[in-house]
Amino acid sequence: MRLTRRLLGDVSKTLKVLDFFSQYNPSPLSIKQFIDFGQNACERKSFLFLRKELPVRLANIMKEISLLPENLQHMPSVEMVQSWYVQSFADLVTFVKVEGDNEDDLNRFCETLDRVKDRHRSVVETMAQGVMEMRDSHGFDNTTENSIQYFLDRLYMSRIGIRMLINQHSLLFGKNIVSPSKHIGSIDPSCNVVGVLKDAYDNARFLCDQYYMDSPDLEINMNNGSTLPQVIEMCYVPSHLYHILFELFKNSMRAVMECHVDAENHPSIKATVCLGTEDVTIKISDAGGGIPRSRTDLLFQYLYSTAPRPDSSDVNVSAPLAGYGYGLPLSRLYARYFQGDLQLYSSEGYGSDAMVYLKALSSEANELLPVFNKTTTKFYKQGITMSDWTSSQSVYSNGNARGFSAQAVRSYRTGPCRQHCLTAGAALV
Ligand code: W6P
Repeated sequence: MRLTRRLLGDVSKTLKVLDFFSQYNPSPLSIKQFIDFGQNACERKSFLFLRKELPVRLANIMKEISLLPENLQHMPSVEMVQSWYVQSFADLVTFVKVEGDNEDDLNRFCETLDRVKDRHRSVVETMAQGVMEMRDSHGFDNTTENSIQYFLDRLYMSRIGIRMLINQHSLLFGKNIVSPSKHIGSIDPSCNVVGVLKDAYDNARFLCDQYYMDSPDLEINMNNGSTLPQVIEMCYVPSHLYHILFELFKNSMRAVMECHVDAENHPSIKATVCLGTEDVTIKISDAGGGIPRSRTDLLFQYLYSTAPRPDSSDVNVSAPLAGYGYGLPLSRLYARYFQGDLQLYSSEGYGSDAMVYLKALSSEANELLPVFNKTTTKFYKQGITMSDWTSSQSVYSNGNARGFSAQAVRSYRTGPCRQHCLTAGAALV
């Protein structure tokens, strides 16, 4: 406690400690290492790793917050998020000199982790609000737009990693030890991919039925290159996979329902799950009419999937992400977090294929984490360098680096937007 007060009381000291920790790179772990750790390490070993690694990861991303455009940094919501990071950093560095050789230390650490996790629970919504505050008060230029996309991807990826570390420690050593199961913390060493896929489909379908009174069926195909497999199992975090697939099913269902409004029967959604030597590939195909190639990128942009703020006085607007539509960019981060990916291929006029790639081998599923360094600083200072290809825009239009004008982008957002479709809660009621 004394150290906390001293750190917060003495700003220059805090900044020095922050500078110190930000010089270290985060240490990415593979799923295999998480599992080995979970099976072999004792609570103290986990404590000794985290008491340094968590401040390092926090310091790295805090350095980037301080590089955001000034006026964005000073939006009330962004300042609030920043203050959560300062507080959590201060809370965690108090353990730097703690031995962790007695139960009391270790329990206090667990309690601190719980508090940190809870403090940061609404970072995504609060940043979305900050971005809207900025849009309403200042507007954006292209450089700012690019910086925000770049920053939010890194902030949310850093957050996924920090929460993964906290979850593993809490689930393995915390107070609420769960009943014996084959899970190692949040990891299922034999995660049944089709099982998770069916859960995600069922829950998306429930929302779809509520809103549209009907829903497309699901057809599943499995393949492992030779024999027809009964199950495809892999080492993975089921909650991450569920998050990704639930989002994709919601999008596909909406596309199908809105493309075939008067139809008696809606074309099924087709899921293909394949196991290869390197990748587990999941393809979700819909015949929902597709979208133009020029618009697929927009679905992954935070700025253009930021819907008008839900009225916070309306008690019916309760689901945390409802109306923000951050589902796809976040799902892509979950896929990339362990070196996978999420890509959308659309055949305009027919339908869309969403591809999810996951590493089949737990030893190759390494965390992908943002690193703060000189290149990062350069990016925020200079933005994306001037385009060195001709633009598809006429010289009279107001094109930007990505080849579409801000106006075109905005009318897409305000028009029927596939992405918000079945965002849980408000969008459906
Ligand atoms: C669409 C748009 C989309 C986004 C994500 C996943 C599936 C689909 N289908 O038409």
